[in-house]
Amino acid sequence: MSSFNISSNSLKENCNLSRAITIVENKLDGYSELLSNIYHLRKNIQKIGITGPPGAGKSTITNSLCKDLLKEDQRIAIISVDPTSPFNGGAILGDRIRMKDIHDLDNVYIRSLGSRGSAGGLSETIDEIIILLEAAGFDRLIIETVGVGQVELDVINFCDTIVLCLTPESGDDIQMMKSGLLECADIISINKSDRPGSKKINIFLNQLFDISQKLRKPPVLNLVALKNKGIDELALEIKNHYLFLKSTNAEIKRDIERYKKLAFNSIKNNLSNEFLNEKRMSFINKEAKKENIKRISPFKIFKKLPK
Ligand SMILES: Nc1nc2c(ncn2[C@@H]2O[C@H](COP(=O)(O)OP(=O)(O)OP(=O)(O)O)[C@@H](O)[C@H]2O)c(=O)[nH]1
Ligand SMILES: [Mg+2]
Repeated sequence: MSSFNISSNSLKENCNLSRAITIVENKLDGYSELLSNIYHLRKNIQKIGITGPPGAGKSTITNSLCKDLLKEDQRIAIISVDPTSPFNGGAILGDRIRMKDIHDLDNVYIRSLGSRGSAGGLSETIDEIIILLEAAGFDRLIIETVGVGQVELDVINFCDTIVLCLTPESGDDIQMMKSGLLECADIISINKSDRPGSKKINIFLNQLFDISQKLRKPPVLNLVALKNKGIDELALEIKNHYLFLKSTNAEIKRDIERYKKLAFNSIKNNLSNEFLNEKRMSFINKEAKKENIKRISPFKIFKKLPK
């Protein structure tokens, strides 16, 4: 597939889409032309982030949620992001099991992303991959992120609707998350509510949000994803949240910010590629090999570079 003749239709074939993602992920030759060619094919779709502590049931929820959303949607894409995993490619074995109902469906595309590849940093890469998925004509995108670190926070910032997945045992995690994930969660799902303590944590979270400054109080749902319990409520809340975003123009504002970020990143990358030509790179390499005391300070080298 030449990167120069990609159409929205060719991206609808999963094998072409996978190749396009690999090109973008590894910044292979022609990657920016590819993105540039398909940029106008994209349509804004709801991006749902499913995040939360390891093992809380995110993949199980994604599996059931996707099935539920497919009652209305034609096609759904799922990205599973694990910054700590060295694996990239299709869905990793565990997810294949957890997403068993949707894994083999033609209208569901699943891709896992780890730390390998992603030449420009995971979050920049994901933003570009989202553009490919938006151009490929999916109706909705689900992004599962493992863990609760900074990279996950960066990634879910691309999402319109963030579902924080907790369990009845998440009391300690909640203390840790106070400053981060809880603030950006739009919907809370307390999964594994077949276990004791699920009502207690629901009441606690509701009280916490009663006194918080959030514009829209996040609904707190009890789920048993393994048995599909609560999934239809979750799907409904996800759709309602998107309607809310549209009604407040938040979706448009987010799109404007995203465009600016993509433009700034592209300008920065192009500038540094052009600026750091062979002559200047070899100058920097030569300095780096000198004894510390003899090196030009890295904070000054900008002004000393050859013309
Ligand atoms: N009891 C109970 N177990 C569940 C439920 N949902 C998921 N599990 C189990 O919890 C375990 C972890 O589920 P996953 O869906 O893989 O969780 P995850 O958050 O995606 O895990 P990571 O991606 O590794 O962070 C699996 O063994 C599931 O079968 C539930 O509603 N009740
Ligand atoms: Mg998972």
